Formats: sequence, structure tokens, C-alpha cells
Amino acid sequence: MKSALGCVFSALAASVSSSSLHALRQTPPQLDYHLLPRAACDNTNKSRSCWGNYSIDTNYYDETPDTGVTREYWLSVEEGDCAPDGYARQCQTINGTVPGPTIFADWGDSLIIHVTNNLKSNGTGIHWHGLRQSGSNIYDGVPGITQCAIAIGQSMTYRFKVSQYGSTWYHSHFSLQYANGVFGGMIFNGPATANYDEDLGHLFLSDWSHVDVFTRWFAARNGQPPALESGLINGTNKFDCSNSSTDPNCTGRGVKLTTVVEKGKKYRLRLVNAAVDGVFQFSIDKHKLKVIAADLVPIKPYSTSSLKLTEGQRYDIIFHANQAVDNYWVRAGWLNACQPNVNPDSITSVLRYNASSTLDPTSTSDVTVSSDCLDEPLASLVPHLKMDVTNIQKSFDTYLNISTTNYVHWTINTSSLLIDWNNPTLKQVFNGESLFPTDYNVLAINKTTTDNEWIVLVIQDQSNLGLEHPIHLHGHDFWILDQSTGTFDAATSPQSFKTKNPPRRDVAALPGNGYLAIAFMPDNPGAWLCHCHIAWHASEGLSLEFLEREADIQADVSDSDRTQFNDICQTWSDNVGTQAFPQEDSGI
Ligand SMILES: [Cu+2]
Repeated sequence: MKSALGCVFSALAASVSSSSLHALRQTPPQLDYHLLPRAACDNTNKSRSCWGNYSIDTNYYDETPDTGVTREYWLSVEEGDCAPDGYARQCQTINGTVPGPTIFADWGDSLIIHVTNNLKSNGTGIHWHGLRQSGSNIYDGVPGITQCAIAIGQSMTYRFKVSQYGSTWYHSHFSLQYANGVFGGMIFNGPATANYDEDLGHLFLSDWSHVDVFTRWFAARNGQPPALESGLINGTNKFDCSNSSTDPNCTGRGVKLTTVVEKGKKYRLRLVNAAVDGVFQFSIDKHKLKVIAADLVPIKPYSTSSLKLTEGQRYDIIFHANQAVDNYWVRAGWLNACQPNVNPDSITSVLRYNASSTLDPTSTSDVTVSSDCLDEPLASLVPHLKMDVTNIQKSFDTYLNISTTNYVHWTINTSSLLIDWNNPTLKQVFNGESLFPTDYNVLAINKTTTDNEWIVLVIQDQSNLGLEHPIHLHGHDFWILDQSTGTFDAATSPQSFKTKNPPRRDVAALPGNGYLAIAFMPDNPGAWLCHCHIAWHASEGLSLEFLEREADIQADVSDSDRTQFNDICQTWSDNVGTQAFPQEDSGI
């Protein structure tokens, strides 16, 4: 980025001769500093905190660069043969690959993304995970909440502004579809809290089923989440077929991801836990990880030898290629304590200092395997941009439990989420309804920012099962007030809330049998889902939905937004009965 100030200086430098130097010193150029609110500086490998007239210190909740740039992407949700780890099956993908194409933009750009449903039997809808969608709730991409499902053969155009920067991902929010491969990365260029030389992009960590995940739903919903056969790093791995010689689907032709580095350089990696059901403790043998962002929130850098990611979470890390020239294992670090996998230790990739080497690494791990499924310690996740929670009057106190009527349902305040792809919450809002079906689990927020009162959600796990749940909120970063293994007491527990610059992000673990307390400002009118990011649990209804400032929602919706919204619903409705996929779960 070249600032106006930088241009002036380089023009001066070019024109300065030795004879004019003395005169120049005595009469400095008269720059109009009123036009330059901050010292502009370029984002280079030695100044990653810079971003032109903005920087890592900019309050990105209030200010967004106006780049004037609109980037347009075309995504086709489709299905076909695949064998990402060398085991042949049917996949659902974006544009034929797992993961789908990465969407790149600069902080402050606008995005136009055309999504076409080229599947054979499912509806679809794409959610842009972690994006606040300020003023664009209608493009949050959740069938049954913010839109109807996109019918087969139909396209929907999503439009929104990139008001955040960092690393995230997009994925289908139509039932279990993303677990069949419908996801991809999003990189929004902006400043960072530490310097690095090269950006290696995403590293997607995922578990991987050898059959369509929809076929496993019936076992999962009976309380037996299946141990999946495999796992992938950036959509690839080498599955060992030596014990499957009679299985024609086991081709043995999978390959591990290989990353080549140059000794001495520092590399940025953007980690995503895209698992159906699994927690990772990521590491690179013999290399320290410097963590610089948690979800879309830049943090004070901290160093660690391993990093835990619960489902849906992202971390940006920097590692220094400062070890002996050799090959090293990159380990996704599947934690068996959280959920079994048939091949937990095989979810690896290869880091090479020498590009021509073809040897497998012989490196070993020094990491002590975690015995729990919780997040990184809250004390490690200190946001760079300090923000306090200041005014808490009361909280939404909710209770998580389980019901086994017919099959496993997770309930919040005794109600399990069940939405209708043909009747999204926003449609009901547009129709002026104020009473919503019980199983839409709506919590209404009618405060506004002028009330200056924070919204607090407490989820207390009363299921007594001791399982952790990664809770994801749409439409907001949230401030983590507490993450406790104890029992919430409305009278006393808030006294121990952490309100001074607590960690902020968009997914945080609810400890088993404990509670999670989060806060956010009511600054974004819309219908925002808040759900567990374990895919089975979301399908089993572990979700609520905030309806934030219902009266202000329609003001953000243009006529063309509304026309498309109605058209998507009409087409879905017209095709229910001929092509609609039977809804066997909560719908999300
Ligand atoms: Cu869960």
C-alpha cells in the first residue's frame, strides 16, 4: 500500500541533488497533516502491524477502510467421485475440490459471491463463518434462519462488506452437508501482531468419513457418534490400505500434504478445525508456534509447542524455520479423549527444508498429549485491541440438557432446535410476526446500543454427560466472561466474570457439566444462530437463536435483497415434494 505521504517523500528523494540538500533542510516541504490522520506505513515483513492509514491499533469494530474494491466469486456446490485420502467415495464439494477455493479480499473490500446448487438431491446455503455481517444478516447463509434453502439448479448471490481481517472459512449450513466436503477458506488481508516473511495460507484440519456422512446420521443420533476412518490436512492424506487389500475402494493412492520452507524464514499459517466431531492439539515437531490471532481477533503473540482447536475455531500462527535442514512431521494432533477416530495418529503432513527430499520424516513429538477437550487457557488469549465489558444488568441464563425421545436431542431450556428450510426466521420477521415457533429457540434482544447494556448469555450444562461443546455465535465476536467447570449461580457467579479485556472470538468451549458465559453488544440487528459446532450435536438441535432488534432488521434489507430472498423461498417451496431432501435432523 502506497500512502500519499510515502509518495511525497519518494518524489522528493528523487529530485534532491547534493547542491539542493542544504536548501531543502532549511525549508521543509509544507505537507498538510490535516489530511493525514495517522502516520501511514506499508505492511511488509518488517512492519506487519501497519496497514496504510490504518493499523493493528485501529478499532475495527468502528472503522473499516474503504478500498472501493469489489471482488466477485462463483461457487458451485456439486457432488462426484473423490478419494482425498486414497479411499474412493462420493463427496459434496465446492467447485470440485475439498477444500473449495479460497476467497481472498482486503480488509474493507466488498464481496459478491454467487452460489449455485449443482447437487443431485440436497438444498444448500453457505455460511461465512465468523463474519459479523453488520447490516447484512440476510446473507449469513443459514437455511431456516436467514434464508430458504437454495433449490437444485438455483443460484443465490451473497453480498457483504469485509469489515474484519484475518483467517476464516465458509461452509454449508444445510444439515450435515459440510462434513461431506462443502467448505473452503477465506483470507482477509490486514495487519498482524507479529512479523513474518511468508504467508502459507490455510491449514484445514478435519476428520473424514469413508462413506457419505448422511448415512451415518442414524447411528450418530442414537447417541453413538461414529469413529470416522480417517482425517485430512488441507483435504489430503494417505490412507493405509495394507489391511484393506480386498476393498476395491481403497486405492492406496492418497498423498500427504508437503510444505517446503527455507531455513531462516518465518511463516504464517492459518489453522482451521473443520472437523465433524473432534478436537486437535496441533504441533510441528521441534518447532515453536507463535500464536497471533484467535478466530478473527488479533491477540498479543504467545509462544507454545502445541495448540488446541475445538470445532470451528481458527488460530493464526507463525513458525520460524530455524531447525536443522531435515523433514519434520506436522501433526493435526487428534485427541482421542474427545472422540475416537480409527486412524488418529495418521492425520499428519510433511514439512521439508529440502524440496528435493522424498523421505518420510523421522522426527518425534515432544508434546504432552492433553487429557481434556477444552480451549487454550483464557489467560493466553489476550486481544491486542483492548476492550472491556462495562455494563451488565442481567443475563440470559440457559440450561443445556439431553432428551432421548425417538433419538438424541440436545435441548436448551427444554427445547431442541428444529427449523423449516422453507420458513426461515427472517421470512417470519418480514411477515411482521412477533411470535415464533417454540422449536426455533428464539431469544429476543430488544436492547439497543444506546442502552449501553451488554447482552450476556450463560449456558449451563445440566446433561451430566461431561462432554465439551464448542459454542459458536453468528453475527458477533463475543467476550468470554467465564468458562467454568462449576455450576452457575446467578447471585454469585457474575462476581467472578472477567470483564477487563477478556478473550474475544466466535467459538468457545462450554466445559462439560460446567458453564460458558459470553457477552456482546446489541449492535447488529438480525437473526443470529448460536450453536454447538460439533456437527452431530447441531443436527441434534443444540442451538438457540438470538433475534436481535427485530424492529431494525428490515431497514438493512434492500428491495433487490428482498426480491432474491422471496425468489429463493418460492423456488424451494415449488420443489418441495419433487426434489426436496427429507429433513431428518434440526436442519442446521
Ligand atoms: Cu455439542
